[in-house]
Amino acid sequence: MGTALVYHEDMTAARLLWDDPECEIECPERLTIALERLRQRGLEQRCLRLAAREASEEELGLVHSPEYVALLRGTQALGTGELQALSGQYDAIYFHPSTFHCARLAAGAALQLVDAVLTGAVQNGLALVRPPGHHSQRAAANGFCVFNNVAIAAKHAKQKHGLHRILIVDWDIHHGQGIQYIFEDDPSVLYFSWHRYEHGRFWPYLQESDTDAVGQGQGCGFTVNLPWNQVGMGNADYVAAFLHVLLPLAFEFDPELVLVAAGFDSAVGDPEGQMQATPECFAHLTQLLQVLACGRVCAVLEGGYHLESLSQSVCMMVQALLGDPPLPLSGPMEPHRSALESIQSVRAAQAPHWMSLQQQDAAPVLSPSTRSPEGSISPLLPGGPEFKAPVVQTEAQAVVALSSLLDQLRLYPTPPLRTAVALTELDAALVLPPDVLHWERSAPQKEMQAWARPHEALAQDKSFNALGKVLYLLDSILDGQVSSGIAATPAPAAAATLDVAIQRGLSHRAQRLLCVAVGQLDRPLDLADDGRTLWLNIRGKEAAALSMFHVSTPLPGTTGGFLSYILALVLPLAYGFQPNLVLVALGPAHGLQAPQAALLAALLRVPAGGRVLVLVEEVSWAEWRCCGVTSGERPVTLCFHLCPWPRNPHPSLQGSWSRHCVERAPPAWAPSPGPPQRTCRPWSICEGSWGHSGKCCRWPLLKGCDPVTWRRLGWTSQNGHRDPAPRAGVNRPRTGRPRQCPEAGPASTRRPESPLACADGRPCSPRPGSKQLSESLTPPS
Ligand code: Q9C
Ligand code: ZN
Repeated sequence: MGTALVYHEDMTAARLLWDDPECEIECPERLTIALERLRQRGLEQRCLRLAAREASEEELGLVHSPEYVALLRGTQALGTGELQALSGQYDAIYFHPSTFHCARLAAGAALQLVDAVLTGAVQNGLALVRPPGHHSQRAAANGFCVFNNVAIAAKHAKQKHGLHRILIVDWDIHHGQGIQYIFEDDPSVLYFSWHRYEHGRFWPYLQESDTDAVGQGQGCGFTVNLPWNQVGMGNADYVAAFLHVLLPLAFEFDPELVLVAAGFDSAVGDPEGQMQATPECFAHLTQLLQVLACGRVCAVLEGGYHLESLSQSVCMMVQALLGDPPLPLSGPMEPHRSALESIQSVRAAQAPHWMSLQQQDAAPVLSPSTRSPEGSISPLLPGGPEFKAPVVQTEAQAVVALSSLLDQLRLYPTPPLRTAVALTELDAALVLPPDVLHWERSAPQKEMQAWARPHEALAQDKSFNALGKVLYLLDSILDGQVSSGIAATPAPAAAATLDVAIQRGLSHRAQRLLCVAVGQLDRPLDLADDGRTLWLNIRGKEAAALSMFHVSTPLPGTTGGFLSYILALVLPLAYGFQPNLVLVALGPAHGLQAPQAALLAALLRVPAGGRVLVLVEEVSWAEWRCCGVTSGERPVTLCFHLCPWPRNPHPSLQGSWSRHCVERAPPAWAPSPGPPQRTCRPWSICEGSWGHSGKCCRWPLLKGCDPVTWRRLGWTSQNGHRDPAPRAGVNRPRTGRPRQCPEAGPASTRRPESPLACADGRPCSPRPGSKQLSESLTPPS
């Protein structure tokens, strides 16, 4: 199960034959340079290379009218003058005699990729194509797009493979209005797009790109638009959008396939997007998506016009598809105020359709950034990220980001071994895939004795031997020899082993260690509260923040659902803390089902750059093994199957959804040890709406928790906390487009069934009934 790379050299043939500054950026070098970089990095060689085929006219007909296809066929014989005249009939389009051939190859490449993934030949893949597709419509070319590659692939997946739920993630910086129109009344395709919008003042200047366009009829709630109203959005904004909008809905939708309209004009340096996300961010976004649909992710290139930024972003995405751990995200992990407003706005607009977004009344709805709730222009407050000079130094930013990326690549070479599994006893029945090592090595006796001496529980041979493997595995992760590991410990020694592992990690190379302790595991008493360790205990009777770096919460079942817990609290914490090692410890009475624990570990791998060590109790090992060990280059799962993941929706998902709120911290493994530097910035979005206690300010990551979570954590400010009423009018209907969807119930109740089986042969469906759903998501208490 590998990664496919679909390409054909012929797609470099189409080019602009006359002067047109708007269109000249869509050039053949976009493909040649991206491919060259993939080769230089040795990434192309690791993929299954597939030569693109042409889509048939019948396949094009899944989306386009016969007349439009015939018109395009005719362009092959036109002269330059005629091509230019025809191009002028469309917005931002140029035709070339080779356009029809290229566009058929582009659509065919997407189809081939979907076939390769859905037949199980590969786990995931990328189609490197041009012309792009997401602006093209049933009978119209638009925005450099001729045939709608991703839409055709989605229709094909439904028709030829019988799929019932397809998620399209469009991270191109332009709104893929073509995809939106094609599926706006179709509940089997969930379309998510973020795009530069600037309150409608950016191309393609459409009202239906705003948050209140949610789909029509049966498709109501299955179109999700996240407009960026300012340029300069970056890593923190994109990650926040995933954690607080896309992933909650995606888990609830439970796709069988994820298609990515992978435009990289959303990356730093792009002249169209004027955004600041660095190429590494696309590795993070990719791996966050890989926990969905059993990892079936098909990416198809859309835009991306800064050749170097595009190429590096493509490399990052392919590396993530191959399962390599992502590089840490650079730059301040603090979302822009304007981004948080957009996120709030789309959450409010989608709340009627998604259980995971309900209880919106608990969260304030923000007014547009330049207006006060009363509608008058509010004075601009200096200091926030939104007050950066409007002139974006696009090229200068790109140079800095791309050279720092090259440094990062040298600093973090991919570990030779992806996953190691350390057992207390050899289990003959356990067959590990080729890239998972059965860990036998152990730390030197002398060293171990020193570590074990203070702990009675480690006196026993069995516990002592297990500790040896854990410590050696830990060192190997920190030394970059192994990416992630799983180690079993005899149950009575769990707490002591964790204690030693923390101390060992801190004394070895971990400058910041995140410990996620599930079950009855107490924070080691002598653990310094110096910001180097963030202790998150999932077990407590009540939620409490005993200190900045000591957080205890009840089992997720009582804090709004396990998924919301991970997405709204654990991952924002991890992204803010930027740990260089994560220890996940499943202690006595941890109460997590294996898929839940696997999901926790898989998602934590992303902010942790892969460096996750999971400590499980010996007794629970059998259960983990049942979860299935996968083979090949299957990414992110720490070798545990994420599929079948217990299905959504679940009533406990309600509430606890929040904005992402993160911290400015030095990059992981920064040269000087010590806690992250915290900048205490008066963050106006927090004032008067969300808890504004000192903790909120010093630990800005957690400002994003909604008031309910805040109160549960005991962090709500004493002075003047209030939850403003949702502001009427944000989700206002506009004239000219129907905004009422009276027939639509909650999205998930209308979710069709799936015929697909997971990689290990167990069916992804039929869906359990809602009662079973509740049970499967709520850990037994
Ligand atoms: N300065 C794709 O990225 N020009 N198409 C907009 C605004 C059209 C972009 C002009 C951009 C089309 C696939
Ligand atoms: Zn674009």
